[in-house]
Amino acid sequence: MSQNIVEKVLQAHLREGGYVPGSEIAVGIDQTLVHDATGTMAFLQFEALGVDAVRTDRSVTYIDHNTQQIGFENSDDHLYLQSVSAKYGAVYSRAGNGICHQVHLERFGKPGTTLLGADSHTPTGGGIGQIAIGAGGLDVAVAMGGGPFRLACPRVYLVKLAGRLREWVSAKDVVLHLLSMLSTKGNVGVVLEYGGEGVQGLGVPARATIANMGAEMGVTTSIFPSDEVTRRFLKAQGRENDWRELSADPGARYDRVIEIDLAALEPLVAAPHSPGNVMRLADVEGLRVDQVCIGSCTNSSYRDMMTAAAMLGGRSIHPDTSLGIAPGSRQILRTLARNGALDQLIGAGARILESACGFCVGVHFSPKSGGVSVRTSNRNFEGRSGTQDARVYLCSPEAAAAAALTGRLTAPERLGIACPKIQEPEAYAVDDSMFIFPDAGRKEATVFRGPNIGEPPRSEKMTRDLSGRVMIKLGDNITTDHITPAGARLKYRSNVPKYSEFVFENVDPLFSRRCLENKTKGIHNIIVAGESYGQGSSREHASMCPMYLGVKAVIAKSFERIHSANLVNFGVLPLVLRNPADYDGILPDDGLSAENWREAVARGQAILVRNERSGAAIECRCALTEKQTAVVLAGGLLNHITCTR
Ligand code: MIC
Ligand code: SF4
Repeated sequence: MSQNIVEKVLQAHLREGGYVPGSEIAVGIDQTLVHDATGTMAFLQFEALGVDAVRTDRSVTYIDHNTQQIGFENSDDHLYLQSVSAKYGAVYSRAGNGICHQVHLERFGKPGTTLLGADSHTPTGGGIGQIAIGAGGLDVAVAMGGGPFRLACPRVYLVKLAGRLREWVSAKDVVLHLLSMLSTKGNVGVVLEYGGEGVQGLGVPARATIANMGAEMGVTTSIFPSDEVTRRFLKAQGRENDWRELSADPGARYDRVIEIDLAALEPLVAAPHSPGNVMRLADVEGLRVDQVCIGSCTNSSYRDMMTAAAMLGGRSIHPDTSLGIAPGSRQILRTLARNGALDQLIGAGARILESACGFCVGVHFSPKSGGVSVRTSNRNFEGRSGTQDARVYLCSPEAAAAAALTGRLTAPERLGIACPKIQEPEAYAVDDSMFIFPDAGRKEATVFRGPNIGEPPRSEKMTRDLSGRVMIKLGDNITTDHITPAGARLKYRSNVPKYSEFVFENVDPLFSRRCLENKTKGIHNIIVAGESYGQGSSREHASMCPMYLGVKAVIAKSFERIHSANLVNFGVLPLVLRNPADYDGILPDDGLSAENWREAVARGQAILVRNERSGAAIECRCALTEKQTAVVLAGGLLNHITCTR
């Protein structure tokens, strides 16, 4: 039977279940990645699982998020990750080596394999033909130990690309266009498979940009075929042997076909405060811009940096605008240093930032209050830049460089300069000296644990009845950045009691304290939300910290995939309102109770939640798989695994 690419790769990795879209399957994982923001908890949980070594083909720990090292916490975390990776057999990518997704694409990604990463942008690997999925750290810890990853067998949409991109239009515009069609919600359980003759005109970095931002649509992952373009990229990385061809069979079946004529696209932007708020650049032209940032795992490739250098070289940035440039990897930075592009960028007035996440997650380079920042990254959620009232516009490197030159949002074609045509090099400046590969004597390594490294918290087993208070009532599209802010708070990722103090700090600064008060009185805490709760990152802290604060259930109109799985992993019930209108009848501070919820969950039945104030009976679904039911009944995955051993 004809197969699409997704089916080919998943079937080849199937460990449990039948390939029936919507049903639960378990797939074997060839590679994993974690980073310093998710990796400390992932490794602490890995240690708690009691596995003696990493059992994948390749597991990599990247230091790329917390590289500021303000205070001892970050440095201690790095050393914990270095020593624990050495002990259990993971590769360690040192701070300065680059952003996990860019570096993984360059050095480790292989067509036709599976990659599970503790980061929502892991699907960047789809640019090289990998089934690369983002997940919570605990799921990645299980995969590092050789366990399979469980997911709903996906529905597959074919994104059929035709034609070639016009001058000044690039990969970012393709994915923004798709975001305007599919939006940031409602795509749970879908994989986007790219095809059509338009794919050939896109290099691997362009494909990776497009796959990267599939995360903003909430899809499980995105994947491109592996073809001659992929082979050339791998050859230039000195890894031609890792190449294999991957394409859909003629007549392969898809759940939906989306056709895009690349030639018809124009420069786009995502306006504040959602990547789904897509508009034509032409419609916002002229807006004054305070700051421009070029980089992040979406747009920091050699091609993107060279495009910026070609546009900025010999010119100067606008005096009222600052420009930060973060090349995605040390490999790219060195190439720019050798070929003179770095000098062009510096000469134009750019501030060269570390090859790390940096500005993208508000770790530095926050804009002025109320400022406008134009960025090539993938998320522009309110406050994510580190400045609560800043307005962030997402766009291509071409549009970003144009804004840096003119100080205003400007269609690059209006600059009157030649459109850069960047060729990928025949050979990249490969240098693996910033990786520490595990050696044979690794088991004797001593794991360093600084004072910021806590124990992975465990949830208590759930009581028979659920009875608690609504501690916060939220609207639609609540992101994990709302729940557990990143930026300056990132350094508490290894210390859950401390990080928990900041849960919802920009929404309700007293949330954490009030929850802890209830917890000490034995009252359960409940969160109520609208559509698409838990959008954005894979950070399991957005489940783990509320769990630590005594949150037992989140009642929402709908959930995002990774976050819902993380809630289950930490023994918090994700309850979906059967009738979304019931949302209106629940008020902050209402007492809610559900008797016999355990039986209802175990039998897959609806859970009746009683509102003690209004007397209303609210019907909720807890759509869990058999395995997830067992996990939630045990009070979380760690409890489940250690109890079933
Ligand atoms: C993000 O872009 O939000 C992050 C920071 O990379 C997160 C990971 C994290 O919160 O640790 C992600 O995308 O999963
Ligand atoms: Fe890093 Fe930003 Fe990419 Fe997240 S989205 S991995 S913070 S560069």
